[in-house]
Amino acid sequence: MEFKVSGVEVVLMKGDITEVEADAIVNAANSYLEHGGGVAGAIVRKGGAVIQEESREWVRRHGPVPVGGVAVTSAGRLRAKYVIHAVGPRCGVEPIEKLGEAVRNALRKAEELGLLSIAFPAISTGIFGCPYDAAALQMAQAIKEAAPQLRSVRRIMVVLYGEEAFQKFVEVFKKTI
Ligand code: AR6
Repeated sequence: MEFKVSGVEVVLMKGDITEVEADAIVNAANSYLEHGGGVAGAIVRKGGAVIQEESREWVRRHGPVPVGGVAVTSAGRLRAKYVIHAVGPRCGVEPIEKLGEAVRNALRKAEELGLLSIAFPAISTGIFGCPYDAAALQMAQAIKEAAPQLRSVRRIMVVLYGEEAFQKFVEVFKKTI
């Protein structure tokens, strides 16, 4: 499913984000960048331990990543050049709006790095417990708001794991973007 927002291509797809061809893939991380299960676990398994090591080094230098914030590491053996680790909210603990902030910060970072394409997972909808529709709304609004300012980023992918997530995201993006 493809959309065009202020000249930026936005693509929703089903699949495994570690297989996607993009300059950066976004990880659904926690503040300590300790990559356990979910997307984070898959990224480290496939990309290699270097991603976890660089993440620990990042936290040693800068301290924990705030909720809504991002940190960048290399992508090890993955096809991407970078992993942008974005910390989404834990639903019921932190406000869902922090998810929009994480998306805007990831896009800003991709611009700083001069990247053409970036792939997001459905941040916060796994272990962090946010419903797909609320998360999709945050992501769609953040992308729509950021798109007019993007110069280098021309393609934004949102990679959904499974049919239910894909259907919910399509429904919300159609209404919002
Ligand atoms: N590709 C795309 N999406 C995936 C993949 C994959 N390979 N694997 C899972 N998903 P989660 P969170 C979907 O739990 O909720 C970690 O332990 C999954 O179905 O990865 O932000 C971190 O270290 C769900 O829809 O992220 C943090 O501690 C979505 O990706 C914590 O989990 C996000 O699920 C972050 O929790």
